[in-house]
Amino acid sequence: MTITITAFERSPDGGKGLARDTRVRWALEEVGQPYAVRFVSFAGMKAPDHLAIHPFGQIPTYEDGSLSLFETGSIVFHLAEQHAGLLPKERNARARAITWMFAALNTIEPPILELTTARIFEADKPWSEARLPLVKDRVRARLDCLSTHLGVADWLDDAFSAGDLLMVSVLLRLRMSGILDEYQNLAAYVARGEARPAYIRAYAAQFAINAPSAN
Ligand code: GTB
Repeated sequence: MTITITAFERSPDGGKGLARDTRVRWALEEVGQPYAVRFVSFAGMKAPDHLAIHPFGQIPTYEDGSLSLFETGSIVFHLAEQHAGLLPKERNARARAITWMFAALNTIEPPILELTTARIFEADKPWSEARLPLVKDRVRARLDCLSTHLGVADWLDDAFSAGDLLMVSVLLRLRMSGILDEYQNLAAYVARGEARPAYIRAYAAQFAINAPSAN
């Protein structure tokens, strides 16, 4: 049975790996599962056959035999449950790693998404410049706490886990804003994630499709 995921036919980020299929590719690489990719256009995402597997008409999706999933967090969690390498075996450590998955998606990502909206999609609004510092400070408020928790550790809770995979993926979206570099330990944490062979393979696979010179 071949695992098939979906990804943008052409990601708007031009290969920077910021679209969410990169998180799923990374998880698949970490657990050593081969996969195929079905590329979808923006129109195709809203077509009935895609909506049948993703009710919100987005990427990524995950199909394996009779199972089809959407939501990156759920897909990564499913992979982490099925295969060794992304969640510790010990019960409490496993629960803590899962907690970090939720923290990445529910506590850290929302203000970062808000910043993306403010910087890119609301840049032309008359109130945009006045609002931006508030939005940036909401991101910093979360990063202050995350940075304090991480301290000098390599990963959020002992060994690398799906919690780190999602947290690094979420933080990567901050790089262009310059805010990540205000936190030396978080910048180093993200670089550690990016240096993992599984991430390098995942990044390269999406880059081959999305880089301006591709195709
Ligand atoms: N909660 C869902 C999940 O985690 O899977 C969110 C999925 C989602 O937002 N998917 C986006 C999508 O399909 C792609 S990743 N958008 C099309 C649509 O909604 O019609 C978000 C994304 C898009 C582009 C960039 N970029 O170019 O930098 C980065 C991230």
